[in-house]
Amino acid sequence: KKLVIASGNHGKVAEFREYLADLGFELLPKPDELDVEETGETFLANAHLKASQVAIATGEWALADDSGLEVMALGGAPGVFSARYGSSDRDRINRILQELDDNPNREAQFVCAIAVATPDGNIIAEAIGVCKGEILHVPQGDNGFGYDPIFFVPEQGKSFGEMPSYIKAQISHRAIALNILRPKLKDLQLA
Ligand code: ITT
Repeated sequence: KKLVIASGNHGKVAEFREYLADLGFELLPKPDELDVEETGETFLANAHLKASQVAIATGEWALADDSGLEVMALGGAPGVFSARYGSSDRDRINRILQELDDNPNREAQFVCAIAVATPDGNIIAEAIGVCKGEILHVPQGDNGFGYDPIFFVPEQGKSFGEMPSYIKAQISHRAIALNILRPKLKDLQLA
């Protein structure tokens, strides 16, 4: 079965390729020219929009991810605006570090909403995953993508940027959401 990964974010796509490898889908990229406007107010609403519109445009099953970082001392920012919080990963990271300054409350969480759409755009499955951590004062490590270098996971004693991908694949917001959907994706593959 074919499944379009409805994302233009290379970091996400690489993780999905790794996390979905055992399910045996033929994973297709999102057509470059296809850009879905993220007008939703929640991660789930945006995941729905992306999955439906990419499914309809390609005529294939589609899986979309809307995700972001919520920093508690910043009132949950950047949240659904995580991709629009600056013009590069470095800018976005620096903006958060600047806004937090020396605030001792470093509490944060990554959230991931995933939606799966039929070729005619109906959402047949959705899930949300959350991973709690702390914002470092200085970026550490260059594994992963996006905000990974400033997101520290106390249980691991490491930032996402310092973790090998197989460890992030066991604990991340994306892995948690995908594990909820795994049985449905297996059914879909067998149907
Ligand atoms: P698509 O919509 O095409 O999938 P996008 O990058 O615009 O790509 P989002 O709107 O969901 O995706 O924005 C997610 C933002 O949160 C983006 O800035 C990511 O870098 C960041 N992000 C999400 N998951 C992350 C992770 O596992 N590690 C680091 N940063 C992450």
